[in-house]
Amino acid sequence: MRYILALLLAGAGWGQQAPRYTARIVKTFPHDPGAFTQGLEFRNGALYESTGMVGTSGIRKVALETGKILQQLRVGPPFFGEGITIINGQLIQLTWQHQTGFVYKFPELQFVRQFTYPGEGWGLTNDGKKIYMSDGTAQIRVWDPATLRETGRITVMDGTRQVAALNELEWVRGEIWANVWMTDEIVRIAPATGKVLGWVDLSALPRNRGVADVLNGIAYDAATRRLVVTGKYWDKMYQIELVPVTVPARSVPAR
Ligand SMILES: [Ca+2]
Repeated sequence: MRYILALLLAGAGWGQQAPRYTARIVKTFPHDPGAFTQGLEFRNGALYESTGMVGTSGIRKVALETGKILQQLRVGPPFFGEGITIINGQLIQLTWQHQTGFVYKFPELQFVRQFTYPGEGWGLTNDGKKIYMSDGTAQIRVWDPATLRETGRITVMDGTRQVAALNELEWVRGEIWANVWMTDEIVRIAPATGKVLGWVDLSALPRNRGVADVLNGIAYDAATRRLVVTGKYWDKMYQIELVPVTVPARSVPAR
């Protein structure tokens, strides 16, 4: 009976752990070790990156292969730049604690207007119809891109556990992927429910321990299916492929 119950619970997804992955490095690219990466997104083959810290905040268009900055705009004090996303001919940028976001015309990166939101601003991404915004908690806010107003929230749960400190975000093949602040893990999230679909452990990625801060920054280029990650002050970016971690099946305790 206990055995059947265990099977039923496993079948219902209870007590079942989300699949785990590590990554294989496909290619290594240069990254500016002075860039405190807060947002990363591909558009038309180029990489757009936002940087944080008061005084070094800004947005840059970067050539992936060379790391060369092709276009740049600075965001002056007192603002601390956070996530960015590009939608409907606009680039949207968050700031950390000033409850202020900025809208720029894209691809010109000309300032259009600023707007406000409650709480902290961390990460941004979009699926072409909605904007998803993280604020450092286990919640992801859903915004209407036309109004930049909140229309709903997702709470990210791995089983019964909330996954807090969601940071940089990326829309990857119908899922939301998020860096989890102060960890080497990316969490894969079902956008409709907030359910965790998997964990990606990137602790094995090489980094310059002298300067590197935390893993932060995920960019997916749907056209080339290229997935690129980096971190704050990292001197490299990595194109990666996921490798499933196979674990021995959990044995069912004997009666
Ligand atoms: Ca991103």
